Amino acid sequence: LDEARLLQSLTDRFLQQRIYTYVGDILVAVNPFQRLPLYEKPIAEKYRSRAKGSLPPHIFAVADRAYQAMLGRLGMGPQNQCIVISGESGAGKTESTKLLLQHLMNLCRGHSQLEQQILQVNPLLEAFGNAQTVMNDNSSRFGKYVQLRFQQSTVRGAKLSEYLLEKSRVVQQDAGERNFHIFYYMFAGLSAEEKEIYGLLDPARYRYIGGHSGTQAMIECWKHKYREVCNALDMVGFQEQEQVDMQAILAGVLSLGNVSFQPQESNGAVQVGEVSRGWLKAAAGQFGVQEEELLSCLICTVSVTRGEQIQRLHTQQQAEDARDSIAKVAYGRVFGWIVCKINELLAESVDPDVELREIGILDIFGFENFVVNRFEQLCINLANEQLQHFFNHHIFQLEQAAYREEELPWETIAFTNNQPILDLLLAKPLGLLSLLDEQSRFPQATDKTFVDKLNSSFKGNVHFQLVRGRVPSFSILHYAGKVQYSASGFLEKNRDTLPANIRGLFINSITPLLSVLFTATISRTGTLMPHIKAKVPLGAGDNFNNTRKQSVGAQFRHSLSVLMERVYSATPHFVRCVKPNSRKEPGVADSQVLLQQLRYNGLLETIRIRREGFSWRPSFEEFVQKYRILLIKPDADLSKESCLEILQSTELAGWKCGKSRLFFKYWHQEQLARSVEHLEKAAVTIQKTYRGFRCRRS
Ligand code: AOV
Ligand code: MG
Repeated sequence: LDEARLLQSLTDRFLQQRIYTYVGDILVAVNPFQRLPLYEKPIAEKYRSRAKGSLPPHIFAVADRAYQAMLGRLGMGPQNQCIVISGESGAGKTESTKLLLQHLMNLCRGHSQLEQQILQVNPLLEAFGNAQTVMNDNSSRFGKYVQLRFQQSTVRGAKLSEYLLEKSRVVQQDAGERNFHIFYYMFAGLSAEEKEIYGLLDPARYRYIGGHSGTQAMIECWKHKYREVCNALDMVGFQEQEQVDMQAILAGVLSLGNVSFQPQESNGAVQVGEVSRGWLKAAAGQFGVQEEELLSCLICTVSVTRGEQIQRLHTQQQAEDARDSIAKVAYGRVFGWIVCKINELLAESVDPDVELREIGILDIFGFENFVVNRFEQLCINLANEQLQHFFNHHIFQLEQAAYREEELPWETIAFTNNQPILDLLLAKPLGLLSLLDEQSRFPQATDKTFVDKLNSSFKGNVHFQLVRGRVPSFSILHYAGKVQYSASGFLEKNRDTLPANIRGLFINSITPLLSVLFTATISRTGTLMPHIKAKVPLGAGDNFNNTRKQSVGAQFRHSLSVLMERVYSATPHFVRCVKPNSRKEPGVADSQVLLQQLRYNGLLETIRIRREGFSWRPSFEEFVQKYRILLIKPDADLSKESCLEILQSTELAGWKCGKSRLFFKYWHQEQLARSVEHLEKAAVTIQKTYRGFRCRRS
């Protein structure tokens, strides 16, 4: 099989609406960009405890296989599983995740409230965490890892981890993009009276949502989505007051965004004009804080040094930054809190000594390459590099190392290792993130000095390219292609400092939810931990500037490493999502677009290793223990000889024997399972016949 044939085969299948294809045990899913009749109940019923080869390739088969493997029915004992879904932005990861969850809940078949809840939280997450981008109309602007926890075959709980919500979208979107869905849903779904309560005017007037209103058809759809969100909020257990507060905070964010500042007055302070005063008043009203106190957070920084208050007036730029960072932190905290509440709702309540097994599903933001790429894209693409590395490690490195160790005759299959790119980004102390942290600690450093530092550190590195131009920029040659990053805002976004006193201001808000959100702390892994509400006096040095807080890059690096530990310790199942064209069109296969993805995904090499390699490698002991039933002498020892005896009794071909273990193709496992099943059935028949015989005699 060569590249041209792989492409042809995927294209032909896609045009016949066969969007799923197996490459060994990896599922390739081509985005159909239309609803296909592939997911109805009768079809789902077929993909239940079935050998993978016996039905057409399907995302449901991946769910079924992970479920059976988790239960220990595929020959390896019960084990934690994870399903890793990758692909560029808009390739279909989030839709695949939803289908996997749907089928896993279907496989449990308990129709329990928990199963329903696990499916129902999704609209809420998407409303607050997804947005339209140029690459995807429903793009995930955060990464998520869902861990489903099972006690035998029953789901007992679920845990959601979220990674790096793109908060900057709240205050700025590029051309052709939108803010988070929830803002548009709110305008479409709220009644005129409700809008009045939240002080919301015509959506076209708000700068943060770029004046977008939407066509009538869109508004109808948003209205429906808004109802879905409200239902989900009720279901998750948000009190009515909390829901009101949440909307008030969102409305406050929008009003705040319309506050603008004029250059300094004679005393050095920026001015807030008449119109902006009105927006400021509206924002303060919704936030439940004093207008003057909110204003002072915007136009100056107050710090307390040795008991003495020192006031520093902001420039126009600083005031605008303060405004935007207040909006971002308020939104970010609402999102974090929703995730927190979802986790409370879905947490398992079982005895600590009950052993739970897990199936994790990873759905992150896909690889991105826009006209302008910023700090957020760097983090997103770093996460994708990590996933690609995990894939390579699992498919190529581990496997080939096992063959060498066991002295199996094997011709090494080369693959593109992206470790050098990960080193460029993550090495300590000279990787990009470390250099960014170092620069972020210098108050005098600028985006320009940061890029200068990169240029001098990475001179000659084949994955780094210097870019000359007005805006300090640099390029990275990622596994999926070259991306040019604009460095402007890198330092500030990495520091993510909040205006002094903002925490104190919000803690004392009379909007109860806002106060709770700012009393809570965020753990190292990014989860919100609400504490008991405590009143903190304003200006008591309670600002984030004074807290030694980790940079955004360092937090992201840490949460990625926790995530990687989790996936490395489970048995992975891979789903590679592919886009058929860049125009989001159904029925169109653009060979250039497809080919590029097949290349950087390493799919051709994957086919080779999957065809020539052995995905299941049990030790002699494991194998005999599992298939003892197939032995003529049931008390035989756990040796190589017993293994060979078992294998001789079957018609299996193409397996290999190493020094301490056996090597099988993935389908051998299914064939062996069938042999065991036949034997067990035969044993039951014999028992029944024997019992019948005894009854008749007596
Ligand atoms: P992504 O998760 O991979 O992008 P999505 O799962 O959001 O991509 O898919 C993008 C769009 O493609 C969806 O909104 C659907 O319209 C369509 N789509 C994908 N899969 C299917 C399917 N199986 N059936 C029908 N339509 C589908 V990003 O989140 O941007 O990386 O950050
Ligand atoms: Mg997505």
